[in-house]
Amino acid sequence: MKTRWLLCCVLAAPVFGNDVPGTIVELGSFERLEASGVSYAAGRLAVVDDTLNSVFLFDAGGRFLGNLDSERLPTARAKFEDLAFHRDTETYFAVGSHEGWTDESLRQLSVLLEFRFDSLDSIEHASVRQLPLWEGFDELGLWKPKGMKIEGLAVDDSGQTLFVGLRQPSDLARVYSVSLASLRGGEPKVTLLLEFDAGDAEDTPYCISAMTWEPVLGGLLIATSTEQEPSHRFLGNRLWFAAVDAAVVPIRAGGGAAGQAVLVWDRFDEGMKAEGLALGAGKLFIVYDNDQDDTRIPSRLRVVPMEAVFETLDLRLRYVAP
Ligand SMILES: [Ca+2]
Repeated sequence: MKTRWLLCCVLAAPVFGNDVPGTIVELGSFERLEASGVSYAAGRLAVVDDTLNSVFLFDAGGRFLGNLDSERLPTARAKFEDLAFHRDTETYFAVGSHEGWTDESLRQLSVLLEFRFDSLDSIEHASVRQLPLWEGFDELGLWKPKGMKIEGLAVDDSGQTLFVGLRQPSDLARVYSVSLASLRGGEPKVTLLLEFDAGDAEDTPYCISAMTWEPVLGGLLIATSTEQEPSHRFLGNRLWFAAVDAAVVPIRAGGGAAGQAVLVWDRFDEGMKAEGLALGAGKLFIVYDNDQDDTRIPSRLRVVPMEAVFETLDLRLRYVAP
């Protein structure tokens, strides 16, 4: 009989302050780039942007490689807020903010696209599809003017489930799941997977701003960021891990079970706004939007060896027979 192993971990105290590991570089030198989501594939980073509404390619060190032909995307004004990538099918998912002040702006920004690249590293026109994610949130009563704002998107290894993180409502951090089959079939069923109090910095709430699937632990890395309005002052970010795979068993009480979020890094990179997370080649990539158009702070990239993330989690893999 095939033995099924369970993965166990011990979760230690989070890292505080700005002493998180890794290096930071400026992300290209575009005047208005505000990097709002990132994915890693084959040594390169694809970055979406919520000001120019385009897709950019960088190498894993943050050097600019090219600007994809976003005219192939059916909307140029989606206000893209995150990007997810499914490796086996080489499929990207780009999500608009699904926010709006009026019915018209709500419709304009309620976009979920899937697409692939062609052999020339452009978007393969025939692969572009729109998926009706908004219908699932409409059923929940959230899809309405001033009702919601999407900031995080992730896809699991199986390519069956999309995870959607909301920045607003901002009373709690909330992650929803939806099967890709239901989205592609035109009848999406969006369900609440996780909600937690992400806390605040100087009374400014931490809100979800990015997500990515973590395949070793079978869960989500989630970034929450802070922003004071209207000054665009960023008070720091928090990184969380939330187990989704039920086989991840927490040893220590207080976090780690499916349906709970564990704080990994507390209040890191003050003065910047984390907006995108990606994993690849043993590294965690964090992109910072920084609202360059208003603040003049350029978008930046932090590259972190993944073992440093696991060290912070104080991860001790233990194999337990069922
Ligand atoms: Ca984002």
